Amino acid sequence: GTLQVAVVGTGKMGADHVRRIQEVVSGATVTAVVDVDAERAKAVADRVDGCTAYTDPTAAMAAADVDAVLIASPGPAHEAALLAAFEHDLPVLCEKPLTPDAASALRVMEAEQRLGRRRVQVGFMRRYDAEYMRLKALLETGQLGRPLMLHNRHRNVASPPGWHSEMLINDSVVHEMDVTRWLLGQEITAVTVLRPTPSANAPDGVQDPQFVVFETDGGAVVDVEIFVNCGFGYQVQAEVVCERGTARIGDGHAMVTNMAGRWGGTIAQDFVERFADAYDREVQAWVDATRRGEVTGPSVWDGYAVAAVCEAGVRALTEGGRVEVELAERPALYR
Ligand code: ISE
Repeated sequence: GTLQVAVVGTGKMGADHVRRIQEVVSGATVTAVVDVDAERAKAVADRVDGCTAYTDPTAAMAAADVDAVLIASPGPAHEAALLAAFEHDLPVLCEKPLTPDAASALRVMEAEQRLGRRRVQVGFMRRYDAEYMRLKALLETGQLGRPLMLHNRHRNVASPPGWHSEMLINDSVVHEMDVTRWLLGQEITAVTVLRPTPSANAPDGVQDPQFVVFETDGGAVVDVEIFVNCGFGYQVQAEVVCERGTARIGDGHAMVTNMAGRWGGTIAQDFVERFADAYDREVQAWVDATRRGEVTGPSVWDGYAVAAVCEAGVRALTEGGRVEVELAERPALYR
């Protein structure tokens, strides 16, 4: 039957996921929305037939018309929501970051292992972007040979109110951490963060941009330019340099125009627009797998491994120098 979903958190992503499940995804419907802000939850629920608003995630999970949970609340609220979903034996799509630090991610991983089977798909949506998928498929053919380096650029127009320097690592570079591990099939072993003089457009005291370097257990070196107040658009680019060639994504323009002595196109203004297809594919994949009784996509192990890299990244940012990543052993459930 149709999968009945509770969406926890009705901020920018949560509200967009409600719209997506109702209008784009097939096989699912939103029967519950949860937000600590009762007004906001009600406003979203009112737009959906048969949808109830809650302020407490566990109340929604206990409801008879809820079969699955999409967690899109802020990172610090994820651990409690995940553990509650495990208790109610509900499959979960959890937005990134899995949890804000490695210790809490490890607790979630232990709880899932006690269930004895995977329950969670983690929202690393770049794996569902058409360009990243092509890059991954090309690398897997082996035609380019062994990857030596990966260059990434990650730019946002402006950081949301309240953003601070560590969030560039925990909330933005978190994507390149997952992409690196996924594209290369390697773990990140060390992080270094260089700090250019901040842009005059960065909020006071925010270290923006940052230049982040990863080393991997396969001997690759990866760099990430993260710049969240670039002003001009939302841009995500990646170039893999291999022994026999290179491959690059993210320059794609939907349309190039020639006019009045200039050529050019437009740049997306935020991630909801740039990655709309990826989010659609991600949520559809989750719904399809869940209806088959399966769990696919990025796992709690991926969420934990990235949380461990984030922790090293934040230390590298605040203390300087090269910081090694401390990673637990990969449990059998995730092999
Ligand atoms: C946001 O949370 C995301 O996930 C976006 O992909 C990223 O570009 C942005 O910097 C984050 O704030």
